[in-house]
Amino acid sequence: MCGIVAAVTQRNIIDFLLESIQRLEYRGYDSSGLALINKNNNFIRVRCIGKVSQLIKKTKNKKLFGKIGLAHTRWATHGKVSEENTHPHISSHIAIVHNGIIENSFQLRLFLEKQGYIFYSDTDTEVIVHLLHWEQKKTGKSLLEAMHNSLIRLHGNYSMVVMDTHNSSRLIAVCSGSPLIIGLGIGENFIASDQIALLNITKRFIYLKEGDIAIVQPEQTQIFNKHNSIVQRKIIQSDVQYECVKKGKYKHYMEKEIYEQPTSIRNTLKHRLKNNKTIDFPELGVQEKNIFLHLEHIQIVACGTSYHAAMVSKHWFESIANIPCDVEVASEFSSRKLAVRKKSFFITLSQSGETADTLTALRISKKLGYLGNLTICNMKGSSLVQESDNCLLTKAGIEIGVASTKSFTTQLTVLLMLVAKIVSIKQKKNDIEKKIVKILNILPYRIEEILKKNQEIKNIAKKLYHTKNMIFLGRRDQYPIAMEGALKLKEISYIHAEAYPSGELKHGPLALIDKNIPIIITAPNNSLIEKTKKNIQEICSRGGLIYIFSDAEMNLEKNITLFKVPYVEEIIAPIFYIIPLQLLAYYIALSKGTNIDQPRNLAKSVTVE
Ligand code: HGA
Repeated sequence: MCGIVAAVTQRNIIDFLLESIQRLEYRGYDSSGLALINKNNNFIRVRCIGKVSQLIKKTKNKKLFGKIGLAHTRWATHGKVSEENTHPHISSHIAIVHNGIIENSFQLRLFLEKQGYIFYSDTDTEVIVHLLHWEQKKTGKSLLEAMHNSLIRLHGNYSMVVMDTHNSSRLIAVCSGSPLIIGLGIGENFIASDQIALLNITKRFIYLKEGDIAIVQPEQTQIFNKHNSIVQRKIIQSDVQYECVKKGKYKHYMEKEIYEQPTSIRNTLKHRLKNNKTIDFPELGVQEKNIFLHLEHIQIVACGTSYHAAMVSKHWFESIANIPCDVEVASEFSSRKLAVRKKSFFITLSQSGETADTLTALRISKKLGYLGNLTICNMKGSSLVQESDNCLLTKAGIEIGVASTKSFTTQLTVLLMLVAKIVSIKQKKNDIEKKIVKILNILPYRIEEILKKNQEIKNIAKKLYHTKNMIFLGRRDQYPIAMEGALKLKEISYIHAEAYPSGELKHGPLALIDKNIPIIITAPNNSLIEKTKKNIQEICSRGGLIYIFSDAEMNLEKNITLFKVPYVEEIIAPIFYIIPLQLLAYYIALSKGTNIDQPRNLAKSVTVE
């Protein structure tokens, strides 16, 4: 959430700032702004509400020039969406852009007001920049020392970049609880919240660690860790292609990412399926495999779409591996006193690896005596990856659409491989692993097949886009799929949707059924189909409007529409059945004309708790 870009160079960086901040728009898009230091050593600041395209318009013909600058795209947490609240904020000779929340900003604001500071915004960010100014003025020392002193007073999660007209050849970056990376150029250096912003300039990145403060100059960078010692951080060569961040032939990133799923899954499987028989995670060492042998319980913590993937895997861990598994939403896990099960192993799931709630849960878990921990994540170098003992990358490729799609199906792919690996290690035989490998090899082909049925989904979407409410139903491993389908619809089409386990309908929600509320049911032809058919009858008898996604034969009564799903092996049915629901949400939103890649109020990578 909130995108930050900064540069210190030997050339005019206005075009770079605008282009790069636009690429971070998926992180926040209620307003954006930039500041430069010009030839006369003054700040030039331009801000506006709305999308970055507005900022581009506003800067056009202004002939802006600066070799050092900051830019920001905002997702408001403190103060409404207004130009005054848009970053950068300035206190005398210091300018700041910030991502995160200062929890004690109210108290600090009162204190600073008493010292004579005038606030022009309602943000917590302006508190930081005045505090910095006050600290520096008080001691007369460097901005770096003022930064150290100010950080002691700030409570919360934040990353920020500041620049200073008293020393206009360096940026100071702080990373604490939200990601920041340094992009290394030749005679110029950059800072951003995400490598996507910098890929057209450099592929060499330093991921700042929790508590790091970096001084970034055109020719060098110096990093201090949280103990104020100078440290060398690893330079990572990114393998992400700049092309990946373009839409290509697609109208939206979400559409592109839905259709990319067969390729993403192939990439997830690549180098991990050995001789088409066994699964190999080269990332895991002997020690981890030893932990797998001894674990007796799995605790998974995640948010949003990742939480739904975790719920599917609970079914796999328990039914295939006979390992008890609990799944909890990260913010809940962190909000209560926990009793840890015996020999429990802790797993986190996150696309970005920066989800603040999940990171907090991981940090809490480390004090609770789990056997070990593992994160399943899409972003190499992210905070979750850095802070976890082990990591399995999903390799979905960069996901830009705010509504996750390919990260969900690749998370499920990794989870299923993990289940198979753990079963083999524990049972010391690999027949289940072999069977799962065989099925996983088929999965991308199966998905290609269902994607071809997009026209049928478009037709259903045309019938549904006027609706105000929908109910999604699924049983067992399809219940999380119903939840994920409902979430996709809510996120991008703003239609109210709720998901229930099919059997729960009669315990309350049946009261909602009438001809105006469409019911979406995913029902693979397995041992549960007869029970689901009974639920369908219950809805039919009450005049409900039913859309069934199934490979089973159905008695098609007047109000029933059947989307015939091609055959799929039972074990991978959850990964398969989400595809038509993703398409349905997408085509409904397309018909409604909503902003699909940047839905209102949402941002990708939720870096605030
Ligand atoms: N608290 C700041 C920054 C918001 C943010 O980081 N959102 O993710 C503000 O409200 O401007």
